Amino acid sequence: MTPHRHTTRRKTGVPTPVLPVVLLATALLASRLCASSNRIFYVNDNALADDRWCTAPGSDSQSGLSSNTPKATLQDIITNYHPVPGDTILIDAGSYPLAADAELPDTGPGNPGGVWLKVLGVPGKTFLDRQAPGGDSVGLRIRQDCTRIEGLGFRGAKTGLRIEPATCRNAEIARCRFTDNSGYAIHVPNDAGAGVSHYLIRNNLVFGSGAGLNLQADATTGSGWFTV
Ligand SMILES: [Ca+2]
Repeated sequence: MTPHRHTTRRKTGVPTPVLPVVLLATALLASRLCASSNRIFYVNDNALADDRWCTAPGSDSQSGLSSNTPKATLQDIITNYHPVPGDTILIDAGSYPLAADAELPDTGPGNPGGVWLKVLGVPGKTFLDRQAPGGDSVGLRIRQDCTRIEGLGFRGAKTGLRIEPATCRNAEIARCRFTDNSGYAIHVPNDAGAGVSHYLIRNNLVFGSGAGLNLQADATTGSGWFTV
């Protein structure tokens, strides 16, 4: 018995050169996305005492891409590199005066089960000092989804750290210190209809502030989940 053989060519309507081009474009896009989401950035003040990661004083004229060329400010990292989930910003021991509210802008939805944007300090040694406890000042505003803040200190603001639930649906705040803020240490305002949000707030120290934690996200819909 002669095996049945398929001899009819299937017409796809797609010229043969197109598929390799599509595959190449996909590969280039994937490599670009990967390359932009595993970066480590370094920030340092002008002193090396208690430093954990940096081997040189910080300067915004440096790249911030290695331990011996740290930036002096978080803002210069944000402005120059637009950090996304998968990136890590290391802010070494020191006090960092802020002339304006620091903000991690929204760069698109994060990945709850995968990569997060991490901003790490040396617990008890790294402080962001807003130097303006009046008005509506904020030490750090988080709009980026899937952001983890660990080991940072916040002082001299009205609100130490504020999460914007409209775009930041997932956040973790751990081992941070909040002191000398005139209002809340952490504030997550209500944003009904923003969707399900998950926030893990653990092992933080709050003292010498006007108030503690104000956690509301999606309070009217019951879709905000906090673990404190
Ligand atoms: Ca330092």
